[in-house]
Amino acid sequence: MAYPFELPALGYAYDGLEPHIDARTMEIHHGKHHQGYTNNLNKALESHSALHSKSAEELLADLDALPEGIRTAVRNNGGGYVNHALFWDIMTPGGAGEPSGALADGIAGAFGSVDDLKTKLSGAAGSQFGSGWGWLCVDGKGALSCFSTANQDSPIMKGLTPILGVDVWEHAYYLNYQNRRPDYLAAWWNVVNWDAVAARYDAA
Ligand code: MN3
Repeated sequence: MAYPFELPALGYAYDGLEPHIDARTMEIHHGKHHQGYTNNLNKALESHSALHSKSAEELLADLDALPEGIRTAVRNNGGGYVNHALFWDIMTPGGAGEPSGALADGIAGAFGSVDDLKTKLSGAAGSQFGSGWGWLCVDGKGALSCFSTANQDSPIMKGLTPILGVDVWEHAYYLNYQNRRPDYLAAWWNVVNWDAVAARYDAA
């Protein structure tokens, strides 16, 4: 997908992730926040027709190649665009699957166990100061890593492929959890679609 970017449809209803993520949060998060990143990404690119054939991932992978005047806008809004597209896709009502096959082997090798991965990722996302994301990523050799990023920075900017991500901006949880980010993170694991994560791992 390239310019003009469109807000991806959710694969489930706004209330589909309840009680872990409430419908009102999903409605605002998808319909207002993600729509806003989409609109602002398009606005930044509007007068740069040479970039209209590029995917958002291609733009993020080489920010230095962009005109300086739109670099920050693409970093923030292009990051917001792709980060949220992944986020919706790796969640599903009630969660799905468990890591198996190559993904399970990768997690065991990198972290010890799925529980160890959950502890590490929740720790990274939970301690991210201010707004950001927690990630599970894979490199070109299939090696997994886990870390957080600030704002809407995407692991794609570092040459990594994100396969699991959790949004820890307050807009992702504040209505239901207020300042209790750890409670949100603990609940969030219940809606992770491991089948989708495994598909991203296998495709990377
Ligand atoms: Mn968000």
